[in-house]
Amino acid sequence: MKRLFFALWPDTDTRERIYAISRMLPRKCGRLVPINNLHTTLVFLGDIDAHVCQDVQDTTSEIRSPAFSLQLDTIGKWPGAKVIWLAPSSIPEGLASLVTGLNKVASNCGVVIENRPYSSHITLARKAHGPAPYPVFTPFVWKVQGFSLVQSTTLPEGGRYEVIRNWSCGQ
Ligand code: 2AM
Repeated sequence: MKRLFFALWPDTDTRERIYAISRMLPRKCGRLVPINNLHTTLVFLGDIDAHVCQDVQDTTSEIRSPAFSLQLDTIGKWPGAKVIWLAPSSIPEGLASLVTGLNKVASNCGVVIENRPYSSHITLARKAHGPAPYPVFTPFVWKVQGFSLVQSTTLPEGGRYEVIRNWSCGQ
């Protein structure tokens, strides 16, 4: 079994820009997500066996998604959660339809996923305590060219993520 999720996986430049914002967070904002782990989850699939994993990949290859851009302009923390995130304040149509398409892939392949509203975000830090004054930063645009299937492994030191397949948007 592999623990899998679909994600937008930032290019190096975008990853560095996001991490520069993480580094501006005050210390009480918790433990920073390492730069190479930064991502936006699209659909979390959970534990998937090899046969279903192949089916998911084949079905995903039938998706046609336009390229789109995310204006990363908001830092926040959900009430009661200990996670600080960076997010776009508006969801482009291309992202919404990609998430819908990937949810359909999951259900067509018999993968049961959590039925909760999609909230696009990049987790910057975990184990954050209390409200914090968040840093003022210059919003920037992430030009999304594709999406990825990612394997998550939980290690004592935290999660390790490995991209196992990429798909392009806009082709
Ligand atoms: P998070 O960053 O808000 O914790 C890998 O775990 C990725 O999948 C993370 O980005 C995580 O979001 C997201 N995710 C969504 N639903 C999840 C779940 N039920 N269990 C673990 N991770 C989940």
